Amino acid sequence: MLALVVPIAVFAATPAHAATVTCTVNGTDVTGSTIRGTDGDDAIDCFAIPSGVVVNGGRGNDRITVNLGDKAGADTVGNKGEVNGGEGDDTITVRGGDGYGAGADGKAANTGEIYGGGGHETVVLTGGDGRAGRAIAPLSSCGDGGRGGDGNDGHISAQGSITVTGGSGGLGGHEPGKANCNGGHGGDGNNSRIIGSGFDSRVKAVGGRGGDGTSVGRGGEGGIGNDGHITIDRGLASSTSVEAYGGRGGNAELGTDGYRGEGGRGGDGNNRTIDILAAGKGYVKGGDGGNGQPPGSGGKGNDGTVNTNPTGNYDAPGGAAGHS
Ligand SMILES: [Ca+2]
Ligand SMILES: [Ca+2]
Repeated sequence: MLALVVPIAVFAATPAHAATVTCTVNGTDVTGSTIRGTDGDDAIDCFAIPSGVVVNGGRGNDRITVNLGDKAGADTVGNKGEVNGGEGDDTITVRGGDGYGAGADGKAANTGEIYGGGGHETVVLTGGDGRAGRAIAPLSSCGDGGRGGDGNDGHISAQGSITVTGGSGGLGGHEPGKANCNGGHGGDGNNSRIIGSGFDSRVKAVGGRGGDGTSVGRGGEGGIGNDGHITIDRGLASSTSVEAYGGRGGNAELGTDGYRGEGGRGGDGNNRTIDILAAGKGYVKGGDGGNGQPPGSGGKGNDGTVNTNPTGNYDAPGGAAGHS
């Protein structure tokens, strides 16, 4: 089979203007379209990985971190390229940027590809938070909070523990007496494709919390735990292989006469497809609704498909409604 693979690699064109990135590898700046670790245990840190860039940890138990931190203008997806842990038990942590500017949406942690590359990995992805809505001049409406970024909007394939969490929705803008000050919706945990391979893989997908409303605005809806496709290719009978949790809905503002707006709805645990092959249990839970008038309803545990062997080997409790 190798003979077939090599010519494909030879003919794969290098883009005329290959994207590059600067990361630190064990404390030293490295710039290129491919960032390589050593054969040993490496610490590789990148602010963000653009499309077309590849980060390879290589052998060893590597720690690869993609996090914009509090860099000004950190308004971008964490990984748009490819991260490959390589051989060894790697820890891959990716965070999307928070919304930049009033009411801006948080960004996804991953829209590219992440591979464990062999070994027992720990993969943790967190979407960025939405920013609070704008408070502007009297007589104008205040702005809504931004939506939280999704944990995963790309492709993840690894053996081990994979956790994806949506960012929180932003607060409704603070402009007393105005009507349009809704909290932002929470980001989804998984919106695309996750494959947990091997006998002991576990995937946890968590929707972000909805932002609180201000004045008579609504609380934002909680994010969906899984709105994509999660596969465990070889689950263990004794293990809960996939957990998916909807985010909590945001609260409305509590005035002297009670809540002034509607509470946000809790996100559904699973809205799409979860496949747990061979054996293993699933657990999908709706998020609780936010407090308000009326209160937000709880999310459904399962509004999609959970395939297990034997069938029905999962629990799917709904979330509780908020208080009024
Ligand atoms: Ca390495
Ligand atoms: Ca690995």
